[in-house]
Amino acid sequence: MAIERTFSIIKPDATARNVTGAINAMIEKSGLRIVAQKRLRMTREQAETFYAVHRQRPFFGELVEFMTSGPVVVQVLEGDNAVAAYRDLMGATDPAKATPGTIRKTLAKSIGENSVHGSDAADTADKEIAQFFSGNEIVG
Ligand code: FUP
Repeated sequence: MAIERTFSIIKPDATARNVTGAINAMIEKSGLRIVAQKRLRMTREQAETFYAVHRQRPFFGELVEFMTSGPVVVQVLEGDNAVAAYRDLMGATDPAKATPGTIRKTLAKSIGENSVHGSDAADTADKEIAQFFSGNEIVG
């Protein structure tokens, strides 16, 4: 198994409901380590850059509004096959379709306000991590 890093966001619906700690407990229980973490309010520019791949999708405007609507917690997670492991832990994009025991099934409200983001591939993870963290902020 390869030790890998992935990028995570605890989204505004989750920080609003005060479940940052509950999500972190699920992350740590799964065996992933939180090796960097900070709470911030995304600017519109940061959110548009982060979700640039979705710019042409009909939900892009709402997605940017939502991601800038309140605080988020950005994180770097480390562990065996961290990218796939965290996507398994998050569950399907639509919480209604997510497997029981996943973060989204347990805590998320809707496909738009789905509590967490996780990178979809190792190269995406590298780019996403670099958008929010400098090297000396990540301590494994
Ligand atoms: P995921 O990788 O599971 O976070 O899902 P996507 O990359 O497909 O979508 C990114 C975000 O866009 C989702 F977390 C929420 C938002 N979205 C919608 O609001 N509506 C949709 O139909 C699909 C995605």
